[in-house]
Amino acid sequence: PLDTDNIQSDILVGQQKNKELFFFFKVNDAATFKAKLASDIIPLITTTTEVLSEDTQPVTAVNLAFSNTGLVALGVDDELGDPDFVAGQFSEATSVGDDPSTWNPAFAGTNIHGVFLLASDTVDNLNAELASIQSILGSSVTELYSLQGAARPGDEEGHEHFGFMDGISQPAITGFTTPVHPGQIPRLFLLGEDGDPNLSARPGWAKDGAFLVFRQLQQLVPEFNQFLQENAVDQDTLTPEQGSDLLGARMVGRWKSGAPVFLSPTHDDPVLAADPDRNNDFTYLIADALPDPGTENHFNQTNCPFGAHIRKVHPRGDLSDGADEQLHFIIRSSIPYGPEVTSAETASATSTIDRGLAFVAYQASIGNGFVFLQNVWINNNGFPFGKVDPTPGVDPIIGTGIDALFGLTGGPQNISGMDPANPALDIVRPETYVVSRGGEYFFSPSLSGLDHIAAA
Ligand code: N7H
Repeated sequence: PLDTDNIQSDILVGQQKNKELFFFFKVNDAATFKAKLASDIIPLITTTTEVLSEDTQPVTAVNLAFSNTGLVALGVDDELGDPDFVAGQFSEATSVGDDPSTWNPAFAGTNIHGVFLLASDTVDNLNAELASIQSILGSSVTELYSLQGAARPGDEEGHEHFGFMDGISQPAITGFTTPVHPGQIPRLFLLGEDGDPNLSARPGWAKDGAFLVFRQLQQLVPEFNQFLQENAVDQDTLTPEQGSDLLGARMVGRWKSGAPVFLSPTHDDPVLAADPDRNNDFTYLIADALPDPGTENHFNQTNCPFGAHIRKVHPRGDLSDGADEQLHFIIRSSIPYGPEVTSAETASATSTIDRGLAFVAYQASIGNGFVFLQNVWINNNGFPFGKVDPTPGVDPIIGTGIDALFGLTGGPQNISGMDPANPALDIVRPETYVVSRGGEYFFSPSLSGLDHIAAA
């Protein structure tokens, strides 16, 4: 069994709170910082065991992760065996599909040394916890940036800003997740455990940590909604509103409730969406409906476009080798940030306030996880490969079409398979509605790993 007393809480369980503050800092005085880390900060760090029961959950959960520059500044110069982590996210901006000019200056470079993730029920609690951390650390750290995340209000709780339920499909954790629901495939996402792709390269203290990819992803919500309105699909049989809803659902691969379009292609189904034994119980293989078994017609996009967001990032059954698919799993622990859309923004179909997703993903290899997903699947208009349509398009939700390696600079994208009445039709998406404001790669150590860092 996993040593859940030694693993930070956000990795396997998530922070489970409606408010989360990300506090990005730089270390000014390594010796003082490490002394305070050992004496006062490590005791504040929330473990997996603590969040498993409501009785032991702290008022405010505290997690802590370091960038590569941060570890070096603290005198920890072991190779962790992950080249993307060492390079930092900014140096990879264009290769993961970003336009660096949209990056928040705080992330542009390798200045950030670490991040505290604080989670609680109220912003007041977060601010109180932050104040106490800052008084412990004093001038040994400087704040470089912070981002306040919050669940959306009322019925939108759990939904991201475009309106879709998030957090439905999460891989199970081997030996930890119970019960494992149908459609969940267990894996381990921790360094030094089974399934670590670079096991022999890891220093001992890295065991039971994981790489944390942070991204501030701005969402242009009124612009996205206008696009859905103007491109409503299946206009022969659906009302304009139904056609817009169907287009949005096919872009994501799930309806706003979370029901997969593959299982419920014509209408939303909130009961299906809420049933954990059914809402992930599918692959994209349609073996029965085959005119010509054994060929690429094995797969069609009547129920779900080849390029739908959730199919791009988790092509259930689309690859010939299932092990390949699992290699690229990530654990997501994101939260929305920014206020609700105002009536003035809706009326003008123009975002004037920054809102989006504070994206957090954990994995044992950034190259197999986040970077691979961005490069090889999300921003590759040929993926999934070998379909009747050779260019399913970039990911309609987050694909930008930017790829420095292939000289691709973004701009309008063709997204295909959106209209079930005419799957071959390409719709032009004039701009991306998810704009990266940048981020960083971090390592979230185990508690004993934090002890090691404090003693370095
Ligand atoms: Fe995605 N969205 O609202 O459209 N995502 N995502 N994502 N995402 C998922 O299954 C969204 C982003 C994954 O196992 C759902 O929990 C938005 C990045 C993966 O079937 C919805 C943004 C990356 C899954 C969204 C965004 C991923 C997934 C369905 C940015 C990786 C699980 C709910 C603003 C690099 C797929 C659910 C599976 C699901 C949305 C970003 C990956 C609704 C708005 C950057 C692996």
